[in-house]
Amino acid sequence: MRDPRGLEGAEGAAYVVGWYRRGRNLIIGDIADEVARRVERAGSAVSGAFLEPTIRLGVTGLSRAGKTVFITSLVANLMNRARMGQLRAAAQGAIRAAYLQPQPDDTLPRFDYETHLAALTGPAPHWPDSTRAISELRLSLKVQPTGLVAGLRGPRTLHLDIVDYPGEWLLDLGLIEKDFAQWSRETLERLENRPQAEAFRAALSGADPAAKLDEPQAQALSAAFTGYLRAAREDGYSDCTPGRFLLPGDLAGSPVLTFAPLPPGEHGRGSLGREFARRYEAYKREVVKPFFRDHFARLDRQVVLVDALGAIHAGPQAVEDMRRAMGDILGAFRPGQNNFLSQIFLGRRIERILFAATKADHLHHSQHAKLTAIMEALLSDAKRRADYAGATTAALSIAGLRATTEDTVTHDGRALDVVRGVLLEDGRRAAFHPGHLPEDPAHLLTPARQGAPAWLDEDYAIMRFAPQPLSLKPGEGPPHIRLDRAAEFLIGDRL
Ligand SMILES: Nc1nc2c(ncn2[C@@H]2O[C@H](COP(=O)(O)OP(=O)(O)O)[C@@H](O)[C@H]2O)c(=O)[nH]1
Ligand SMILES: [Mg+2]
Repeated sequence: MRDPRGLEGAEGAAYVVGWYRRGRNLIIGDIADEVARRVERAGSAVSGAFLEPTIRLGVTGLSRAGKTVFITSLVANLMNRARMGQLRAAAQGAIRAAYLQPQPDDTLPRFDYETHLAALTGPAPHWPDSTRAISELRLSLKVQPTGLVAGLRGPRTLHLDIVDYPGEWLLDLGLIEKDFAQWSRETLERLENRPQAEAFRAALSGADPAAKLDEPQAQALSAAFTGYLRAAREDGYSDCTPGRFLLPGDLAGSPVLTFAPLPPGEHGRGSLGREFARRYEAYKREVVKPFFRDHFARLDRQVVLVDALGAIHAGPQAVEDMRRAMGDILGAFRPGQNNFLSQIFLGRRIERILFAATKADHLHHSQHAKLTAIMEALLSDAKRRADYAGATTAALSIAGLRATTEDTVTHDGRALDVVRGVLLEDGRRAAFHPGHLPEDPAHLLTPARQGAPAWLDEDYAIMRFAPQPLSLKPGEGPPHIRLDRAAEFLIGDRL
């Protein structure tokens, strides 16, 4: 891996970050306060809300893909729309007001917008704590039609119900049509050559699926398997089912989460093999299906956030794995070929799906189109494989919160486009060039598909940047990359 810090130098220290301007500008903390006050005032104003048009927008992606940052910044930028030029209704002034209201679902945790916004935009900005379950937030938009009909119609209200849920849960859909034997076979095949699975393989080799169930042994196997899933996830793999093993919530330690894949074989009553198969079925019935029925089937629009740069950094196998995961995810939006989904969707369907590569602020904009091209290639491949028809789809590269600024430096005698930011680990300023993405996505996707162990002619680095202190002008939300385009695609047609 290239050491990106090699680019750091005197010019790095002297650099003045463009939007880091203190002074008369409004601090966004004030906006957060105003938001909180408005929520209080709104009180129980939900009565009759069901008569008003509503869009349920699902936001998903594997953990650390950037969901919390995306939602927080999207909402802040819908309330303060100066940076939303590509959202037509915002540019034309059709959105008169945007305010938070009590959400329609009383039993879902509320997305903790104020806390996350304070983390990102307060005086000592930091990334929000990671969330590990589903949550919801209602943003209501008062819209006054513009153009020919402007004078004829009064303003109307559109409720945007944003539902944040882990992508790990979405991938579990693939389990519904698989029995324990098939899931075990596929999972064991995949982990055969992965170093992350060493401890689990060792635990498995000492286990006899035909032997009588021994609960401590079951727990040890399950713990070793969970350890593998966690390590694989860390290293950029996406195919980590069962998803609740990674994000157990209040199910931690329960039998539905205490199993692991086993080698094939018929096993008698009371055996480890029989019991694990039973628990796997219980997991599908008690955990997976209720989520899809109660939450997933009610969505109208969906954005899937993907840390594509992270996968590219991790290498060809992680990219291949991301490609397959995107196909599996898209499959979940195509109820026609899945009995269970057809039953729960009852003929309605998700209308628009956006696949967005996050953290595009790690790249100089001269490389954004290449990242988008990679996402588009992955998406069209996923559509082809899923024989996909139905929802309108799109691919974008975005950043929920821009933590870097752009610059061009001379390196080894040639001009190099870099981004600059403050490193999360030690607070140093650094200029960063993650590597040259190829003009043609196939240069990444083909070696990935062929199982190449490493990239041939380029290394891709990654680092984590800290969010920067902001001072925003009145009307401005936090700096982002293409959130306005994302919003235009996801809800623009209804504004
Ligand atoms: N530079 C940058 N980093 C981001 C951005 N969004 C997320 N991140 C990083 O990714 C981490 C996970 O983001 P988060 O929104 O909590 O992910 P979630 O688990 O999907 O909700 C954050 O702590 C940041 O380090 C972004 O727009 N720019
Ligand atoms: Mg989150």
